[in-house]
Amino acid sequence: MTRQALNTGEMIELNPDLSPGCLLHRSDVNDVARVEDLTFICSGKREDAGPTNNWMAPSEAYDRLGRIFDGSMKGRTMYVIPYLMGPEGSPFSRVGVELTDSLYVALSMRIMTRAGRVAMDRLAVDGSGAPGTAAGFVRGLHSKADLDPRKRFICHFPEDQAIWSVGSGYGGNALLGKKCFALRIASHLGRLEGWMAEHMLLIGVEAPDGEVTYIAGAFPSACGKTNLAMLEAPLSQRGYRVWTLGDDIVWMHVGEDGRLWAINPEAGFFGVAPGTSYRTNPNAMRTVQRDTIFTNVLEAPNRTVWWEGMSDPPGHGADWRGRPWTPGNGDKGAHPNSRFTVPAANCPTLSPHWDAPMGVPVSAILFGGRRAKVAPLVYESFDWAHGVYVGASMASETTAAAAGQVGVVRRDPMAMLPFCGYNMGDYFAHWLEMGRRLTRPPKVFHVNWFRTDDRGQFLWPGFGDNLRVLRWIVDRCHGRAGAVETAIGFLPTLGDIDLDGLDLSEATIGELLRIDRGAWLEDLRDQTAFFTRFGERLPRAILERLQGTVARLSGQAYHGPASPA
Ligand code: GTP
Ligand code: SPV
Ligand code: MN
Repeated sequence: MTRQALNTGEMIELNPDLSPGCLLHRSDVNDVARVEDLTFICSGKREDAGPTNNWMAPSEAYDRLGRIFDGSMKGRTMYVIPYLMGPEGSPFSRVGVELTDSLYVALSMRIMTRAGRVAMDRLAVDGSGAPGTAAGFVRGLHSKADLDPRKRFICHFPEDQAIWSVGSGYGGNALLGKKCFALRIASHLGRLEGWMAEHMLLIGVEAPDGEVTYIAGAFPSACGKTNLAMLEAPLSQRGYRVWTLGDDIVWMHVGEDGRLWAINPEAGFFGVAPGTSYRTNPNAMRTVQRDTIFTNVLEAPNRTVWWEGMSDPPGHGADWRGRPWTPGNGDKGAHPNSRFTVPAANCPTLSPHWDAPMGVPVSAILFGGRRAKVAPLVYESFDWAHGVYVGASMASETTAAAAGQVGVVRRDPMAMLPFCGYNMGDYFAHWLEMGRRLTRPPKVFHVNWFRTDDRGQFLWPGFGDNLRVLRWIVDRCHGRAGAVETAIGFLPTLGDIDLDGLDLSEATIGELLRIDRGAWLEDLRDQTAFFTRFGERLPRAILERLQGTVARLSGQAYHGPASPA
């Protein structure tokens, strides 16, 4: 298949000496990101898709898309991809089958999922049951058709366990195991069956004494999951290390021990290229040295790849569209949403437990977004229900991962706004219900690596130094770290985070941990407007936690972190 892709020009072979097994793909210039406007949840009832999803009646969707699919694969090869989401032998894993006319999709699915024999074997063991049973499989139909954005639709039929995607060959639009199955369809299944499908990274943080604490984290697209998942500790943090288990999606179940156990349903990483460098994410750089498909990056003269933020630019090259490029010619060499697709097995920090059939026990859940203002570096929620409110009230600036304007703050509950396959009011209720079943629930935190000063510069160094914040979180989980109670949750005081070796002024730290009451109260008004959209489907607990925050913030003059005692 790779040879075929090289023959058709769908893939370009990179330098076999410098980048063994690596390929470059250029997508259509009108097809470079997920398309949220063209993504639909096709539940029988409109209310079941909820106010945050586009909805189309199933009969209309089958009809409209059916007409676009009709004849679209004529003269093309159709690939049949049976694939397993989740570790082999895990009771939580699920089978999907994707039909596609894209060789790029077929080659990518082979990296991102456990495709082929293991999925067939699983179906044989379970008996190829009907959709809607654990033994069934999710049916995915995909065609590039003619890549016309006006004939592009990504439709999900949660009640049929089916996905129809037409008119795009890119990422989450076309690799149906990822967002379409593992998040939108799986979130619906999880609600019915009592588990969770979340847009989260999964890591183990190891302390110098060997203790490993597992953390899952939901950040919106292009907000730092892959980077945190592969974090390399800075020199001053010797003895600590982060184990990678997943960088985008987790499925979580209540264990017999009352803890929340997580698996990564994927088998590879589809990571953002721009900004990835040996300084920011050395483990990602090591991961993509071989067997990687690069999409929409710059092709450098020696048939290697380059993207903005990687290193000094090459003297010239072919940009993501294949046009001649020189530094400073005004165009980006790589598209801002250019990506690498690579097997998880390539990652040098991959946890030995990453494919454990039962997963790993989660001690902390992080929510985080890209917020230039308002959200402090880190805070801890008061309890599970408050944590659900913190996740539900998340907001983040939009990124290049989805078509549309970049940098606009929008509410993005649990980083699932584009990925929840049902009514988000019911989704909040499901989170609360999960908490009732957990006798040892994870602690819930909110982080923000992206706070800026008045000139737009990031205040926090981020990347490897995020370990300092993880250490406070781990210590809070084990009852070892201090905090101060504020209106929004528990915040570390100046002495609680190890800042050794960092060149940060006390004023900067103060700003990073400052709660701007006015800005918060304004944000709470926006939250209120957002939550009102769910009407009767919004759980009371969410509204109560919101009102509690308003009351505490209006009554209490809290302006900054306490100084160390
Ligand atoms: P998706 O794959 O779209 O879900 O994205 P993601 O959440 O995995 O985001 P990723 O880790 O790929 O980061 C996206 C961009 O944010 C990259 O350009 C990173 O370099 C940048 N980034 C990640 N972490 C940090 C951080 O701690 N600080 C700063 N300033 N930038 C970061
Ligand atoms: C995201 O947008 O959150 C991604 C990339 O992980 S895509 O697979 O295109 O959805
Ligand atoms: Mn993602």
